[in-house]
Amino acid sequence: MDSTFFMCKPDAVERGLVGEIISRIERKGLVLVRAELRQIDEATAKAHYSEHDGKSFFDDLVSFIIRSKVFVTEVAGPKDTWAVVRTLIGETNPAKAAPGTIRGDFAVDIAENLVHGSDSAQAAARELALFFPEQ
Ligand code: IDP
Ligand code: MG
Repeated sequence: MDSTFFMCKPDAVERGLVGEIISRIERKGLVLVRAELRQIDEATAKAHYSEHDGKSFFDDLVSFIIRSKVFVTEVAGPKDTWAVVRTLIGETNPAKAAPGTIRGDFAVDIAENLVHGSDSAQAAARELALFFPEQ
């Protein structure tokens, strides 16, 4: 099995959309390996989003991701799971995300876009190690 990191952001938890979102992951044929509702600390948030450090939205992004609990998961599938999940998620900007995708169906704001999924196999390994260091 091939794993990726997938997270429901604070807006998804606050809006009660975790069940709907995880249902889509499961119906696709992917499986949850680990999952936890968790408050992230600022250091972890900054490490997770370090590629965006210096961008105009970085501080707001960190504040957003730590404002309330997130649902962090390891999701597994047969192959290229990160790419399968990214297809389910849709484009970063929900205004451009296709209907049928998570962002296309449930979000309108480019910052509060409900979910995170690793964008490569390397990112998946890095993010799983960051959020689930015990393995
Ligand atoms: P991704 O989540 O689709 O991989 P990234 O470009 O990696 O998108 O951006 C990380 C997160 O930063 C986005 O999911 C969104 O929450 C936020 N973000 C990205 N671009 C913008 C922007 O232009 N304005 C405000 N927030 C943004
Ligand atoms: Mg990204």
